[in-house]
Amino acid sequence: MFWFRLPVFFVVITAAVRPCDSLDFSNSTVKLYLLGLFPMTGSWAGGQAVLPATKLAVQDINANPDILPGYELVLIPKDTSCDGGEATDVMYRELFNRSTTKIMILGAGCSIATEPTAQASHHWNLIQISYGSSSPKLSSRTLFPRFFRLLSPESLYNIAKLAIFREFKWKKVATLHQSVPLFSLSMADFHWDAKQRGIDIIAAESFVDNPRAQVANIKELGARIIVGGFYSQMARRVFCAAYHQKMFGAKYVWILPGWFETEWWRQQDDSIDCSVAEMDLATANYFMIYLDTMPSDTNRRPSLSGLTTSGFLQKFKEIAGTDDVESLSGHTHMTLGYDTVWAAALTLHRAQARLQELDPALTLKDFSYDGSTVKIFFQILSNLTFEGVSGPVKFTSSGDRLGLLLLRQLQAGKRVPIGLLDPTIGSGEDIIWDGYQPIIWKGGAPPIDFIIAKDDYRTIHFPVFITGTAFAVLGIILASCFLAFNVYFRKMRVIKMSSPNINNLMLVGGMMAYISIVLLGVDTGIASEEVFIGTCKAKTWCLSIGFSLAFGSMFSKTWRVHKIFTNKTAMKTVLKDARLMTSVATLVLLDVVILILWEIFDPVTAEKRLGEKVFDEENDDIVYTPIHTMCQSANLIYWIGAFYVINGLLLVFGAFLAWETRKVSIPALNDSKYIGICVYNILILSFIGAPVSFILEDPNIHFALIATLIWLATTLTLCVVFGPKIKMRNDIRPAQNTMVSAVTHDMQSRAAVDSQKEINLLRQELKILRKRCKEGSEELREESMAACSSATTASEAVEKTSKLAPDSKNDK
Ligand code: ABU
Repeated sequence: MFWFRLPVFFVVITAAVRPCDSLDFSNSTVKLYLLGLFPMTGSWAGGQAVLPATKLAVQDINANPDILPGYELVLIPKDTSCDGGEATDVMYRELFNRSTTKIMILGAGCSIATEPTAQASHHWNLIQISYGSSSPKLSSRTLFPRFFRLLSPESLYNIAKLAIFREFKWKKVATLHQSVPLFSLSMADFHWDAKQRGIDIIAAESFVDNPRAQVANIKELGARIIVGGFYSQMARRVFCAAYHQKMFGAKYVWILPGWFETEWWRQQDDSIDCSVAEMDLATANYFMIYLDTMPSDTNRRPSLSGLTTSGFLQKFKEIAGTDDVESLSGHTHMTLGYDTVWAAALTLHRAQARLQELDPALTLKDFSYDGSTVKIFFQILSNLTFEGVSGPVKFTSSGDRLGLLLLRQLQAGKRVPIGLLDPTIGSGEDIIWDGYQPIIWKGGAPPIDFIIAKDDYRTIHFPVFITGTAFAVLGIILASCFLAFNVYFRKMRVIKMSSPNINNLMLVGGMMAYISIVLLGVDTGIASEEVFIGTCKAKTWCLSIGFSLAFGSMFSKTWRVHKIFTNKTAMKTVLKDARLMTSVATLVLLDVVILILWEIFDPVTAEKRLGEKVFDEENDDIVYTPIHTMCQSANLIYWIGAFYVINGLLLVFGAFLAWETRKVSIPALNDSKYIGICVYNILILSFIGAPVSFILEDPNIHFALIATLIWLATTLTLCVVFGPKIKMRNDIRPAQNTMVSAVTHDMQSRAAVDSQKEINLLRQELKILRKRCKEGSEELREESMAACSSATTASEAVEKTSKLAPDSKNDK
């Protein structure tokens, strides 16, 4: 880029300097040297257009007998490369070069070069006037006491931006700027001004040299109106990123500075991966705001130089040696460059009289970086008003120029004026649209400023809830049937031997698990938040206590069997139902203690969890935020973990007991193999359910899955435990019933079979009890005797029953 522009610089420099040197002035003319700082390369190479314009002004002034008669302005142009260090270096070299006294400094163009030079130049008692620097920082009189500029600070365009927002009722905007003082400061001003007017800045992004992430974030936040502040090189990167993010077209509005080079987006740039066609698409119809530096010839007052805008353009083309003015970087500033020299010349011209009034009287020729002369220059420049080629020139107290703000839009690749704003008229916020081109809206109308955000409360669908509830009710009915069976046949030996009281507890536990399914389905879709929190807690209570009741009961029975059949001192420790119930109650108590501690120290609340935003399939102006209200507490994971640990240990203990008692062959007494199946079921279902329940977002799937797992675990457990008992009851009909009802031969036969089975069962029982009696140690003789007495009773029962059995002889 630099090598490409270097020849242009030499051509322009030569063209600028040669006419001045070649003028033949008489010996009486005094040369007044103006140091000109121009960016010929770099982020903004505005010197390409401004230098020829400056040269033209020098030429015109020198040729004008009414301005500075007897003096000749001489321009000393220096390239700053749009760089602060380079600019400072060239300025110091020139100021320390005492062969020529510089009476003023023009420039520099880039703010980054102007700031350090203007901060130093006043120490030489020099006035510095810039034709191009836009940084708001340069408005500081403390930092830049002798600085003036022919344009407004970038922040002045905020007025126009806010006027546009008001016009199109845009209330939400995003900003994106390059991290350099020029844009950081103007954007900070914009944020302040926007907030004062109730505009919501939904994203304020900045970048150094890669804006991809920031552009993506702006899209993510849903902004549609984007105010940009960056040099054109970075603008290419921004728009390439915007292209990839599809942030262009009818739904997006980009508002940028209006002083970029023509077709800046089409320039060869290896730092972007977008074709020219893609950049055309991305930049189409963007808006730009800048000073109206080329007022139309109609309705304008003649400039002091006598040039109209078109007259100036004509002369500029001649001196620049090109008809394609817009191809020069900085062409939007060429009239500013021209008027800058006129401002300097007029100041010097008017200062002559004031210098004469001094004691001793001075002339411009006497200037030697003295303070008294520069004070006069400063006062004159501060009050200077003239009609420049770029429009009326007048400085504010901070040395800025207030000008007309021209709004333009890129239409078919051309910057088309669409409106004008004069900050000095009325409120200064009214855009004049009449007489300008209409705005092109890709969608036929101004886009909305923000995607319409809608909350999408994700709740369990009623049919899903009803289905879950129906299954839970079926489960409760099933458990009730088992309970009725248990109560009704509690006296029957097989049922009695299976500990009906403990079984009943197990069924109550199962019912609580079924109830927890119903509670799990109650969410904010059908209940208030308070009720939801209540059901959250109730669900946990039901499930944890239900589990302890069901599995605690099941394992306690096995514990008793274990005690009887695997412990040599079993007879001493025959466990009564009350003892088993106490152990189950202990488990439940442990649950209750944890639940109460949870409630006290970390109560469950309803937390709204936001999901990934989803655009409406038919209208991408609408975005839905899924909201899922969940039961939450700060240490939920630990509380649930505590239950997992306790219940896990319970399952391990149950599995151990089942394994230990696997050889006990009294089906009515021993549930070992069923326990194994139940533990296996529970483990499998828990291993599936626990992690999946944490991952699933959709409340319907979540409910369906968890409810299914609870239902399956409970139903399988109850059926596995109670199914065989029903079968046994059906296989073994009670003897007394048999006697009463044995009125037909067929029934008598069946009774005989049933009795025979019961005899076999009792014989097994007797065999084991006798074995235990024999094994009993001496010191336990007493207890063993009691057991033996039981065995004797059992023996009698066998005999008794065998007598009832018509076919008992063969089984003796
Ligand atoms: N008006 C062109 C801005 C360049 C700069 O201030 O750096």
